[in-house]
Formats: sequence, structure tokens, C-alpha cells
Amino acid sequence: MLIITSGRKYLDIDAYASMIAYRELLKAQGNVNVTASTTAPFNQSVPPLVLDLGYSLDEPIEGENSRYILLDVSNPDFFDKRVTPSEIIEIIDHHTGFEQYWTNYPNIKTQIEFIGSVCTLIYERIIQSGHTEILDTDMCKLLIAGILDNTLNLKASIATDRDRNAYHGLLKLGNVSENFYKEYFSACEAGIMKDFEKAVKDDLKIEKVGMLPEVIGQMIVLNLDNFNHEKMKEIFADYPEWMMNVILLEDGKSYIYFGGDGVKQRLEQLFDKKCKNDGLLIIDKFLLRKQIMKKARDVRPIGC
Ligand SMILES: [Mn+2]
Repeated sequence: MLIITSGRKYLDIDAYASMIAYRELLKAQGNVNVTASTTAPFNQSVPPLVLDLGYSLDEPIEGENSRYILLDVSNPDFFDKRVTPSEIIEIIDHHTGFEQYWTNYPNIKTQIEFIGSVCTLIYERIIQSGHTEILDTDMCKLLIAGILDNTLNLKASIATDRDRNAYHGLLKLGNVSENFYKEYFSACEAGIMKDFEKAVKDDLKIEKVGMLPEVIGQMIVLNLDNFNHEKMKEIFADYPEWMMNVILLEDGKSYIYFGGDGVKQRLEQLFDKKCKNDGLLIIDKFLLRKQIMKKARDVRPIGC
């Protein structure tokens, strides 16, 4: 049995959509025993609007002779809890940091490229395979949602021409309205506001990278009404150091709330920018958490 899966902590729309689309591609290519499943909960980037489309994940299974394909994750510490390294056959991801590591495992096929979305990589594979019959309206909407979310409506600098090509190709093939992005982002925000604290906590990355605090949250929002430093402090009370990257779609800036000893100095050094008020650093461009983490990896930490 081929099992397509992703990370262990939560599943976002890029993983959700790419897992489903890759399952359909492998089936179209003649693989009978292939499922796509997760043991992780969905985060708010997978709203009812997406769950109501004509595709869904399979129930998680495990058993003899399982072989795993991992999408949207390549850090082995974060794999779905069912996965053991000897059972992995393929990894497709767009997070950097583990490209070198996987070259030690020549039996595992890897495609790790720093582009906007794994959905773009799967779209390209579908096009190359000639199986465009998979790309009906609902499948196109799924993949579009993954691209929109992970590239911030294609405005983030992480968005490449390949992501833009995929997006426009999918709009056309699926006959999807150009206004679908508004529908998608407001559906996500409606879910977030129902349980704001849970939405933040379901999407934390806990990983020590360079000068960054160990705990990093992220939210992409249409307005900042729900954010202030006091509220962030309450949500992150369990963590000695943290930051919350709030990306405002309206003005295209990244509002970084933070707390913990020395975090202010480290962030100011990393971004070469002074905080206007305590506990908040405003960056004048769209900056995704994975870009911030890449930047932190590329910069030598203090004292090294
Ligand atoms: Mn992704």
C-alpha cells in the first residue's frame, strides 16, 4: 500500500490539496493501492469551503508493507507519526534545510525546491504526465487554494513564475472565477475568528533556528483587529520565547509580535530594523514564516 501523507502536527491546505491531487495522479498512472491520509488535525487554512469540494482524504491506515510518500515536509522530526524512515519512498517539499540530509538516502526519490507551493509541483507533474483529465473544477479549486494560501495570493516574494503559471493554468482548466481568492480567504478568516487562540496554537512551528525564538506562530489576515501585544502574551504564556508573524493582506506588511529575553535584540539584528514599540517589529513587505526561517538559517548567529 502506498500512503501519501505529510507532517505530524497539523495539516495545511497546501499539504491537504497536494496529497489529494498526487493520489489522483498516481491512480491515473495505474497505481491501484494508493491512499492519502493524515493523523494530524487540519488548521484553519482548510475551511468548510474546501472540505465541501468533491474530494477528501482517506481514513488513516497502517499495516504491513506500507510505503510512504511525504508531501510538504522534509524535516524527519516532523513526519506523520506513522512513518518510519525505512518505509519512505518519496519526498516532495518546498521547505529548505534538509536537501543535503536526504542525499544520504539514494533509495528515496526527493524533489525539494524553494518555490511557493507544493501544489505547484504536483500541478506540474500532472501536466507533464498528460493526465489533465484529473483537473476538474473542484480539483483545480483545491490546488488553487493551496497556492493562494502558501504564496499569500501570489504576493509573497516566495511566489515564483512557476506558481503563477500553475495558478493561471488551473483557473483556465477548471473554469474557476478570478474572484475565487476572495471567497477562499474570507472562508479561512471566518474559521479563525471562531476560535482565535486555537487557530494560533494549531499553527505553531517549534524549531530552534539561528537567532529566532524557538516558537513561531503565523497568521494571514484581512485586518489587525484581533491583535495586540497583551493578547499575544496570553496566548504564548507557556513559552519562554516566541514570535507571531501576522501578515496583513491589505497593506502587505509583516507584523511580528514577540516576547522573551533577548528576542528583541536578535530580531532587530536579523532584520536590521528597530522596533517602534516594545514587542512589535513591523517589516515593510510580505514575509512568510518559512522565508524568515530561511533568512535565519543563512545568517550566522551572534557569537559564531
Ligand atoms: Mn507548503
